Amino acid sequence: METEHSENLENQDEVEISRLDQFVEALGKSVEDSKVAVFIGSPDPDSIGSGVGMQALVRLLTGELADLIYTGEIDHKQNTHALNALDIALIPLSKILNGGSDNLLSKCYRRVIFVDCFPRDETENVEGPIIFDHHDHTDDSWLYSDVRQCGAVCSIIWEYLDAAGYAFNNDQDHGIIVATALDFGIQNDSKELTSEDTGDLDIKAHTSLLPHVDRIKLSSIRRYSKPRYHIDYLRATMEECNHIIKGSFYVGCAGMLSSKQRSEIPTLADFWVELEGIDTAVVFGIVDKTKLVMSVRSFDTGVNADVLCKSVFGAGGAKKGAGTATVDMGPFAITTGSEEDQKRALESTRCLIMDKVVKYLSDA
Ligand SMILES: [Mn+2]
Repeated sequence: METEHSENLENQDEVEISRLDQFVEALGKSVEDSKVAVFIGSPDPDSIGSGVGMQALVRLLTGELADLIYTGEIDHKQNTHALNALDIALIPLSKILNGGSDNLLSKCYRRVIFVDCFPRDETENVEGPIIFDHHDHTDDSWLYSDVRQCGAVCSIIWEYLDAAGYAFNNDQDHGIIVATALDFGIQNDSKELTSEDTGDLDIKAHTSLLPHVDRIKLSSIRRYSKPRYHIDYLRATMEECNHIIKGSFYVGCAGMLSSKQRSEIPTLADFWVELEGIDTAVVFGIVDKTKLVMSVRSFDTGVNADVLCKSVFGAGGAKKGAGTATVDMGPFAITTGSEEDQKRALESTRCLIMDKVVKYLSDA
């Protein structure tokens, strides 16, 4: 029995080492005048932590300082606060693309690593992408990929750092900051390790990181204050015309938001799904008058958030119980016409989406 057990342990180590080896091979050696990019998609605690962790891993493996690139707005006050407190510098994708239509990311960087997101829209044509994610999607065109179901991508990145012998203390460049950013991501994405998709890996990573975390910084990040407009949007989703409760489903429209306020949509979905009697909350809104954005939160095991996003919006991605979809409204953008016309356009969009979601949920 004992021999069998230790053999199993050995095998487990081999799997981890071979993953790191495969990644090292895909990453390649450092080349003069050429950099590595770590793309985090739209910033949230897990993607920021994963980005910082990946930057530390690339530094450890090749000596290079990778650029951290994001897209969209850093809209959530807590994220801005985390970036300041941990002194993390992010570069907006728009600054690199600079209006160019070519795939400038591949031209500017020898490797692009996607963490907590995957190539789409302006990053779709990146050559030989490397990807670390926990959202459901499959594609065999990655140069290297590690997509697993777990609470946070930060936990996956921790596993590589651990296997590579990274010291999460100040002996290593920014070791404490890296530990704090990773642990914040794990705690946030796994709802303090209680979410359904939390696995052994998240618990292992969190337990190992905890002694190295800067608790003063972490508690200051968690104590952020919500913006005042949060109340306005919350009130909007309470208005009778803006929501439907059917059985245990809540579907609500937040109305028009600016891109800076975009994170109100997932924040509201988080709020509504926690209400007594509600198992699934879908909140959507129109961002910058040009994009439809929808967030799904569900505790109902019969609701597949990924399928819901794709069925209603024909787009988006989700991990267990949490999904988001963004659709460009193209010619249907509400940017022209009088105020009255715009109001009517919003109303018809709201009805259309509400009907679609309710129909989907009723059939599910
Ligand atoms: Mn995540």
